Amino acid sequence: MAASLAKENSNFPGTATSFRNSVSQNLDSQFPAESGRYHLYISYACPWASRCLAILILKGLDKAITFSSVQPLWRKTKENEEHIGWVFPDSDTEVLDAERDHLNGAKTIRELYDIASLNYTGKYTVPVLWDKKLKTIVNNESSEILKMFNTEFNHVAENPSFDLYHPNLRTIIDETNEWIHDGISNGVYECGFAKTQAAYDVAVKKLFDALDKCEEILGRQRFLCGNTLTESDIRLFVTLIRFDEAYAVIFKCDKRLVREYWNLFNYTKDIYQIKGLSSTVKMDHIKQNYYGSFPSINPLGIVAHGPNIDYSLPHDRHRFSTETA
Ligand SMILES: N[C@@H](CCC(=O)N[C@@H](CS)C(=O)NCC(=O)O)C(=O)O
Repeated sequence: MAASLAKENSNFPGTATSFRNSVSQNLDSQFPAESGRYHLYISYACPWASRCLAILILKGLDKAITFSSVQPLWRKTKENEEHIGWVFPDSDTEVLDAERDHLNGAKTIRELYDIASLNYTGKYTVPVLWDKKLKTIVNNESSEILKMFNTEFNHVAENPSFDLYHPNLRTIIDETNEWIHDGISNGVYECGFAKTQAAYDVAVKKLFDALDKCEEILGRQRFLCGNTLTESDIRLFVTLIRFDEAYAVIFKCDKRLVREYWNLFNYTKDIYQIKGLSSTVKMDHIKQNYYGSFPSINPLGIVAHGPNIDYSLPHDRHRFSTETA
């Protein structure tokens, strides 16, 4: 587990994340899991942030933990610097599904990092789990935030028994997370930002080997770790839902589309249709960000039109029985 997290944090696009505190159900801890105390800053475009939001929603934590999204297009974060990154809209009506920063009045995610630390030198990434009481960042590593949401807030969760990291399944979940991260979640970025043909070829092979492996697994069971939904499925889902609409084109992951994989496509629809989850998918934010915020791979920022897939259409995954762990 520790090894897999270390690896996860060392890979593109995230640099080693620096805020690694934990919210705990122990109310004497520095960051106790109190209702109303924490805020999750996300971008609906970002898969790492979206996986945290997905678990927040599935656990029924949306009353206990507030959240808001930045706007999808990266902009300059300081007047006299070239750096571009996440910014808040100037008003709540300017960009659909994006909000001003009502907590700190920040214009950029970068400003939040500046409030939290005077000597931060890393990237200004989302997600950011913010402590409203101490006015600081608790944690900016999605793989840790999602575990906190799963286990530490049960006393204030509407679905406390919903467990995506059940003790009986942890070994297989950890193993699955590792190859899903390496081959797919991070793999699409390795394809997209490869600087040589050889590096791209290696990344594409790794990506499609991993997708083929998923297709095979999902031909015999409903979810990645059996017939129970786990954290691994949420991690895979956030990449699959972006795949045909963005990664296939902008990251050149076009060897095969998700909608050309029978099981993977039905599985994506199955997860999308879990109550509440579709609210975490804002395709306009996804497309605007991926096509519009990476001048090195799409200098003109033109957004591709298609394919506008309807993930709410029927799927065939009910052919497997569902279990709780
Ligand atoms: N390890 C981090 C990675 C998060 C990450 O890379 N987020 C991207 C958006 S998808 C980001 O905010 N990038 C800002 C930048 O690179 O400046 C996590 O999983 O939480």
